[in-house]
Amino acid sequence: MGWMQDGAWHVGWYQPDKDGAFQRPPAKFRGRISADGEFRAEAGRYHLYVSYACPWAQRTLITRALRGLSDAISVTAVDPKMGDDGWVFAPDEPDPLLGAPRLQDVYRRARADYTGRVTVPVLWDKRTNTLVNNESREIMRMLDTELNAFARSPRSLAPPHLRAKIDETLDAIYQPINNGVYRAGFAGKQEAYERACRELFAALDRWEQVLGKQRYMCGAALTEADVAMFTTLLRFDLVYYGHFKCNLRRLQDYPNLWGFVRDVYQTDGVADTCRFDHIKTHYYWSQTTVNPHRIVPLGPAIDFGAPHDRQRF
Ligand SMILES: N[C@@H](CCC(=O)N[C@@H](CS)C(=O)NCC(=O)O)C(=O)O
Repeated sequence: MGWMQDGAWHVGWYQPDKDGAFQRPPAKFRGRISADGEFRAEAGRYHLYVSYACPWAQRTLITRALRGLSDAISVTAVDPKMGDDGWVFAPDEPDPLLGAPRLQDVYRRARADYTGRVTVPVLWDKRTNTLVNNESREIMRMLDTELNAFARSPRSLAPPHLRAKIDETLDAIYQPINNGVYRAGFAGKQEAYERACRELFAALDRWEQVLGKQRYMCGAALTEADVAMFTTLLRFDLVYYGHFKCNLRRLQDYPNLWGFVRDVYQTDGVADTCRFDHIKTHYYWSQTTVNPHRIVPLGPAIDFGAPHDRQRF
């Protein structure tokens, strides 16, 4: 784990702020694919660097799968073990574009004097050999809307009539839930942990009610908001409950949230993006400030394939 300062790599972990709170720095590459701009919408031009362990990266993998964009966008997954060099490529899945040994080399190729974190997902432009965007929410939206012409599935995850509601939902779940588990897990002081943990469970309690009345986060259709909720909840009992101390309740103690996760998991194309070995290995092995002996637990065994009955809505 580390970060780059003027193109040079520094080993080190996130430092909490003076109150012990985890602060996630904003992503630095915010380019956009569009019909007529610098990054034209074209099939075969873009590549995703992802980690199967990462909930933010999995958002982009699910969008690619559900929209039928696998022929239009290529993908490489990094090794789940993130040590002193940050994300690296495994021998069995080398970087096919630049032959880079580490993801930091990919960032350096895009900007030699880059300062910031080296995160996944990365949307890479093969034509100009540069990094377009490293913010998952923006990548999800670009794949869905700007590459729509190349999508084999016609069902948008951000249809115009629902977009305001989707954006409002993505905003609402980001701080308490998606980032909330990290705020609890990476807190440096008791108060900061408790605040994050209480906000997280208060938000889960609210969404448990909502998902008792409708199938998906924004109503009857599966959207980006479901993708974003799903990738956090998928990891909940596997890692956040134990490793990040989000343990007031298990996900499986929430009948509607648990049914929702099984429902999305069983949607065509989604299970292929779920690698439980990568998820557990990444968090428990890599995050040595939280788990210094790198011991990866054997359990829990969770049956994501169990029937869910959410078609009733
Ligand atoms: N805002 C980014 C966050 C991405 C992110 O933090 N990814 C994690 C993996 S789950 C990462 O690559 N961390 C490495 C680091 O922070 O150094 C997004 O949503 O795309």
